[in-house]
Amino acid sequence: MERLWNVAVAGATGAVGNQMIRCLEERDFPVKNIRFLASARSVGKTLPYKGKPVAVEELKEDSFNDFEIALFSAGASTSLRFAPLAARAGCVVIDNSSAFRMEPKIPLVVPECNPQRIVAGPGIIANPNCSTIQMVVALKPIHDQVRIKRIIVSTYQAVSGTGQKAIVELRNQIADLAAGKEPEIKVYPYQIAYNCLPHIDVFLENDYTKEEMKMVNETRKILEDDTIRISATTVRVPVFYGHSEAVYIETEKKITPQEVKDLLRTAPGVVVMDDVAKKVYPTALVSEGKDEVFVGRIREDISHEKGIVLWVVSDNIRKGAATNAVQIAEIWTKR
Ligand code: NAP
Ligand code: 3JM
Repeated sequence: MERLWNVAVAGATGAVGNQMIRCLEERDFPVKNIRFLASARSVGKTLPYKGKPVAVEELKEDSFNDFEIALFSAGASTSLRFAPLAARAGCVVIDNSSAFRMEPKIPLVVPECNPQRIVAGPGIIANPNCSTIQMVVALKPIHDQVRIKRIIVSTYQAVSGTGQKAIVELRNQIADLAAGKEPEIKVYPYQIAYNCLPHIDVFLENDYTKEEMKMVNETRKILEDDTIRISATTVRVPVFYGHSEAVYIETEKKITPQEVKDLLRTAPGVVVMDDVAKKVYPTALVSEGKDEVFVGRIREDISHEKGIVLWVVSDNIRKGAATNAVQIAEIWTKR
């Protein structure tokens, strides 16, 4: 008989937590008991699991006793405090925050790229940043074939990446502007409706943002190649779900756009949508609610003979966070 597991979801009331619960249901994860954890503010709420209400409990130090799997999406400071406790209580912790990603001893996993990093037993496994996940799923097969030397990426990121409050802010700003009212600005430094903000997470000393440097450092760790030169510009756009990325790569060996298409057509987790004569290319709306990484606009770069340009789109809350975490948990249960 299949083994069943006690699964705790920390951050269950959030945008990512909610999708993690939906993923566990949809994929029929072998759950024995499920526990939903959030802040004290959420005590008294219930959330459905497979049609039945489950009470939300306050995340506490003893929340993980008798649990084997803990999925975390409650912010980096909450992970820093509670994930080591959960691991010590015997859980495998799959952490969605940036807190542990660059710790050398902590695996940073995208199942399509480096499933071998998932090891048996308790401990922390880090889930990468949403923008990194979709990019490496598309680039890993190319890197394996012709080695990528350089990446220049610009992102167009949905507000859901900032959480529930940002989804509400975009919706309210659109409604306020339509009603001729002054929009309220709380979550972002400027109005996000009908705007683009080249600013995600905090600015660092090198004038890049932390989000941009996550893409640089996490990509190198997942592809296990510190020699790849990477530069990112990450931009928040008024889209609810789905991050889009314009990705430029320079490879060591030349590869043609047709060869890239052929490679990606059989790559795990990738859907090629590329027929410009018929206006076929992926968009954020097409990716919404799906688990794949969609790739189109694959073409030779006109400024470099070993350059290729791609357009990469995925649902940031699904493959970019929840689905990737649940996929890691599925593989872990088989170790
Ligand atoms: P969100 O919608 O704001 O939800 C935050 C969740 O964390 C809520 O369930 C909240 O509970 C809980 N929480 C906040 N402070 C807490 C505390 N002190 N103790 C216990 N629970 C607490 O945010 P989100 O978009 O779901 O993102 C959550 C986190 O996931 C982010 O901060 C980030 O680290 C990570 N994330 C990762 C990716 C990725 O790329 N892999 C993408 C997006 C987010 P209440 O409802 O009770 O406040
Ligand atoms: C995506 O608590 C925090 O500062 C979390 C901020 C955050 C992160 C992060 O750094 O963990 C919000 C949205 C991420 C992420 O995936 O890196």
